Amino acid sequence: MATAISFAQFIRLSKTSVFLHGNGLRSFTNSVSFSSASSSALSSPQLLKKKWRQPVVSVLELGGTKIAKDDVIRDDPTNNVPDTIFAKLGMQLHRRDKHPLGILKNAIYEYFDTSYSNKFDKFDDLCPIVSVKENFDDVLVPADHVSRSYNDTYYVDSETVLRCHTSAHQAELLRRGHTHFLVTGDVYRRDSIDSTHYPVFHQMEGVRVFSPEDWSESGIDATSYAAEDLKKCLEGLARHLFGAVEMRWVDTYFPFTNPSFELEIFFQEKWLEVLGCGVTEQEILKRSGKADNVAWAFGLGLERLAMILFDIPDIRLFWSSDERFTSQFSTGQLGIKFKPFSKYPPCYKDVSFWINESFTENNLCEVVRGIAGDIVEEVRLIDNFTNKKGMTSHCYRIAYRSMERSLTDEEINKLQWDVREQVQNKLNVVMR
Ligand code: FA5
Ligand code: MG
Repeated sequence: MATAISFAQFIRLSKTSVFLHGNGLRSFTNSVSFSSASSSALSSPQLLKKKWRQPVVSVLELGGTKIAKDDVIRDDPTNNVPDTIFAKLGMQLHRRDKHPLGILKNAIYEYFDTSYSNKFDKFDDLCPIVSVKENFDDVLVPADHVSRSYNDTYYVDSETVLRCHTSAHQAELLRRGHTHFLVTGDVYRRDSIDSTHYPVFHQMEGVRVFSPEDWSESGIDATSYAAEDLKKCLEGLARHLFGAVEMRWVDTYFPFTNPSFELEIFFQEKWLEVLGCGVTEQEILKRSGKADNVAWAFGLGLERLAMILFDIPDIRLFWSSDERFTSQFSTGQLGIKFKPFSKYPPCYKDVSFWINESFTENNLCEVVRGIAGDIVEEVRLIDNFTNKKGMTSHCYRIAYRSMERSLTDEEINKLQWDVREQVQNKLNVVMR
């Protein structure tokens, strides 16, 4: 816990500044002998051979590689992957044609295929377990960036993470010579809990590389040319998906693009950030042997777009296997509006404690999620004060609500009891 104080500071930072949270990925698809030789075989074989032994029990198949639970949840002091997260690996919601995320992915493919005559190469099966290098270093994420912290990212070991953005695949695909590509995949982040945040979600990365002849006749410089093209492309995509919709561009910062932007769409009475993008840092192109080119890149949140498109009110619903959810969607149908099948009232429970220096909200959310799973709808700080002795108290309101059934008082009281107990034991805080 030696670094816990700085994580806490980092978290405060990350909540106030607009930028990438945690991200990182390496695919280890061709690292072991039984992997398929598919287009998704991007990897660092030496590293993998060293770190990954062939699983004894094959539980999952990711990007052509079999992975056992103890390859992911390891006896390593840096490992912070809980069972609930392991359970999500390999679900690949984005590859199901009847799932809202699959329908959306296909609709975006259609837009790119039509607008760019099938020029974009598509990847949707790259392994979500990637190296720290791929996730962070290759996209120029500084050594002290908040997203690298154990508080924000799931580490398998000190050199390996569950990717926290699809940008983790950018550099390797560029090195391999791809100039137009889309990468769709599940990404993992330790994060807060509410209706638009979930520790596993899906992103689609897009990259387009330009050659000097593309911009030389335009009369504007290469960077402005790429930025204009990028915005045009994404506005076109938004229109393709939504028709008329209220949207706005916001300037932001990412370590791997400059200038950088976010696109927000007005949804449920609020501006919702749906994607980040920008003109690729020249250093990334240089390292991939494309010093004379310019490129743009974007990373969009599929759940956020799908919530708007299908009127899905809560991000947890994407994981529901309840037929009343799944049966409402069909292949290729974008226009469908989700009809809520249950409106059970939420049940609120508060928990108050004196925090210590190592306390972080992400750690609290992880504890709550570990106990209540998808029954927890939101964890929200409702009171925060520091007394004369310098002790700080936090009160969190936890909303429990199932998307699928009504909960009994007894069940909720038991959950809340367990939360109190584990918050005290695992986070070492003093209950009030
Ligand atoms: C990134 O992850 C950058 N890699 C995006 C990027 C790519 C920028 C290429 C520039 C060039 P960010 O952390 O903002 O950025 O996440 C991108 C999108 O993912 C967000 O706009 C949002 O739509 C979605 N997102 C982020 N966190 C969550 C979450 N916890 N739950 C659901 N969706 C999320
Ligand atoms: Mg963002």
